[in-house]
Amino acid sequence: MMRAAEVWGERWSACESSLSRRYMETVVAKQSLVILAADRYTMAGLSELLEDVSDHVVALKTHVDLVEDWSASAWSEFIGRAVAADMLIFEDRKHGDIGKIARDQMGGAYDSRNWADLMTAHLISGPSVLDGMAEAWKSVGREGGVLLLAQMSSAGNLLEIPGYSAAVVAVGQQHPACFGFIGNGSRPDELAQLRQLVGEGRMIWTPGVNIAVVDGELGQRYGCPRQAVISGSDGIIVGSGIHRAESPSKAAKAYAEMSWQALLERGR
Ligand code: 5BU
Repeated sequence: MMRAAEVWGERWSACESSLSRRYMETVVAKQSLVILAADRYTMAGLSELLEDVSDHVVALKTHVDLVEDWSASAWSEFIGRAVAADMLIFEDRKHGDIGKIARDQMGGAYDSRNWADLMTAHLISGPSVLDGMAEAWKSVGREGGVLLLAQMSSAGNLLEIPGYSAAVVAVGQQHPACFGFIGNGSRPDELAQLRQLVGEGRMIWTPGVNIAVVDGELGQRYGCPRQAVISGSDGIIVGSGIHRAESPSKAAKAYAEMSWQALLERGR
């Protein structure tokens, strides 16, 4: 088997956090950069999807508050199965409140600090959101990382206002709780610019990718996953391209192969 340090090159040396290393090793083991956006609305739907695709998925991205029949016990069982299948658990919460509230929102009914390895946040309220989230994980003795939204995939998003992405990157690069950044997978040029700003030291994961579709529902934009990886994405976040496919397992395999080949082609 290829070694993660060879496949990832400079990114491997520069991304030293244990979560980044775990992610990069799983990518090599599964030959896939697919992060599954598991946007199903029932526990049964989620479980079935997980079962179908787990061989090709390196991280499970959830929206815990989408699930209609959510219960703590069913969720814990579901997460347990994803962990057993060697996936990082990534709750796409998009925190944005002041630090102490973001911290306490990781407790509450969903208690995400106890099961999420990674979570998204906007930096719109300033760096306290990162401090608060770090405290939440620390309070339960767990390691966790934040993916800051530096770009988004939806049309007309205000993160495109000049200077915003660069300001987010400047803060994230200095903060130990920042695992990486969300970039826009639908626009390779913008993504390449983001990679320039970020350098080698942080992950960039990208939603807004689909092999077949160009424009999604309600302003969602899509680009080619291969192009996203070539332009600097380290993980492709795929939702409907997999969970709405006729065969989710075949679709997951296709996204995995495309993303893995693109990583090898990128050569670092
Ligand atoms: P899709 O079905 O592949 O379009 O799903 C995309 C997922 O990524 C969905 O869960 C969104 O919440 C998530 N997402 C996104 O689409 N665009 C963004 O900029 C961010 C997250 Br941040």
